Amino acid sequence: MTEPRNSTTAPTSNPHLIQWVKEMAALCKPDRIVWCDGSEDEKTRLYEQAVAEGVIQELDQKKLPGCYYARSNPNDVARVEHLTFICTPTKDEAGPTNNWMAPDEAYRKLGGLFDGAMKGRTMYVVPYIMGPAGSEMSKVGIELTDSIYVVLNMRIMTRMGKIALDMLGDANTFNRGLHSTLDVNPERRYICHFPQDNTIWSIGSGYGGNVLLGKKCLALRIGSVLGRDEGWLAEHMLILGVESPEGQMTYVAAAFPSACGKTNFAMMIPPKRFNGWKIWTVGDDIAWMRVGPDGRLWAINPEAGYFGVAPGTSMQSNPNAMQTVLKDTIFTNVALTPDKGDVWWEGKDGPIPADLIDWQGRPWTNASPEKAAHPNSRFTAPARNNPCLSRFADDPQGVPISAIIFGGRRASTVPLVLQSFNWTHGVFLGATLGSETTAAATGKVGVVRRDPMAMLPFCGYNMGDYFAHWLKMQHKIANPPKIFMVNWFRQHNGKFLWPGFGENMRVLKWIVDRARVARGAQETIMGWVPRPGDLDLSGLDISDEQIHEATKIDYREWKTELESQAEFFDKLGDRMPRPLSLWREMLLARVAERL
Ligand code: TSX
Ligand code: MN
Repeated sequence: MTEPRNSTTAPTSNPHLIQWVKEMAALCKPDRIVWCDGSEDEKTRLYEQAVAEGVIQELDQKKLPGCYYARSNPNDVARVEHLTFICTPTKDEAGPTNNWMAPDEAYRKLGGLFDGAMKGRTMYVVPYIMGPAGSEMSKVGIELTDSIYVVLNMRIMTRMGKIALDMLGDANTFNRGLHSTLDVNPERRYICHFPQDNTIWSIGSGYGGNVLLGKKCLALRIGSVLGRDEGWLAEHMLILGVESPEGQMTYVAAAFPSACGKTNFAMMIPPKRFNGWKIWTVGDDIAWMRVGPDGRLWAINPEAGYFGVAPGTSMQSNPNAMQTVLKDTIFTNVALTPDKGDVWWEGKDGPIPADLIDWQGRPWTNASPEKAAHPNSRFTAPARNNPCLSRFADDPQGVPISAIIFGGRRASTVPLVLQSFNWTHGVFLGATLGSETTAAATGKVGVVRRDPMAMLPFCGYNMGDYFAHWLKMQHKIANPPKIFMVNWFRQHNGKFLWPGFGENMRVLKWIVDRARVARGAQETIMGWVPRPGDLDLSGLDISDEQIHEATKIDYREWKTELESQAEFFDKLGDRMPRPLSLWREMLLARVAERL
């Protein structure tokens, strides 16, 4: 293997960056250092090398040009929340919902593991931007990694290479990310965040969420702290634009916990009834939002690609995603066809293949009781492949948000859609967001787990302070977005009441109209809900009874719900903002008067 020509010489004069890379190299002791420039040349070289090293396999380049296949270690297939730490000076700053380690202890412990971790390996220096180049909202990060798989994924997920060094210039404001796969041993696996130092150290894993440091680690955990300190919001939200037949565009941001179909919603295709309406994707996972000069909330997607769950993705659930992954995509832990040219996962269109190679490389037949693709198997695909990518996805200004949506998977209680009375009530809806577990996550099915704003695993500081930050933001936003709650998953007699998927356009239309103050609604104790006739249901085969069941407020269910919300609020102790506790008590008192 010839040594890459940009080896060892730093293509920057940034003294802070050069010094830090030197220090980290002295610690990790790699055989060589490669600075990534993000060029096409480099891309070709890296893919060739990754194939030669057996890290990835080429798929059928006629059928799937630029597509590759990767497998992770079977012990390393998901984020590891119990090994994820917020390393603030005090435990109280991290709060009761995060694991905490003292910064000096974390540096000592991980420093010991990083010592010599890259002997015999290459240290890649990966400069990247989270957000559009040149945007005031964007942040530069540098990830040092010994994984070529990480480099290839970062190339898709971020604006990577020279563009980031150019944006950074000589500033010292970059996020310092250090990653080594070490020996991929769960006993030596840690994901540590040091908000005070704008630093992330990740060791012992090669799985996406743990090692693509720009995503969950920088854009959410460190980002949420930067947002608190700088007066903006780093959120686990998709961003989409709704375009009317007249060309009027309305942008919404939406937070859903996992397994609720966030990527599907971000790429939704409206049904026939909505001829002329169009959904444009700005982002499918993360939103950075700040107040613009016009007093509105403006959002950018800090990412440049999608790291999506493959199983369940099909022409039925998400045609745009299927189109997106036809080229320049890395598939991880899905199943391979016997000719090793194509990929498969549970829920993909067409008949189930008779023979496959499963995600662990073992022969698989359709008689096998095990899944061929890992339930958390992924595609890494560039946003530019998305047929419905918004033309403003790269706009340094971002897009103005008219509505914020919180949604969970709830078999009962939560109506199809609900509008909050005001900002505080909207924050309350986000703070009490819950979702029922599906088998994949825990084993226990149908248990409500609180996941406030879908940020429980991603908030880099005390969740009580995070709620307070949300409440405080109101005073900075002259024209705040309206806040909604949705539930695509309500059931009656074991059956989903709402058809979901593209038909969610009907709910989105009501939301957009309400955000622009046009559509009818009725006030309930819990918020504004559509009356019969307020939702456009034309051409939809759904009974009045079914719609009533999908939108009704059941006081007995809500009594149970409001009581159960106290469990999470109590956990935050005196950091819990009083306005939210009082909202809960007020709603409970109002429900009680109806029982
Ligand atoms: O993604 C989903 N969305 C959002 C789409 C824009 N899913 C899949 C969730 C797992 C990731 C949904 N599942 C949605 C939904 O709106 N709704 C449901 C529940 C559901 C499942 C199957 C049917 C209906 C509803 N099938 C029929 O009615 C035939
Ligand atoms: Mn996510």
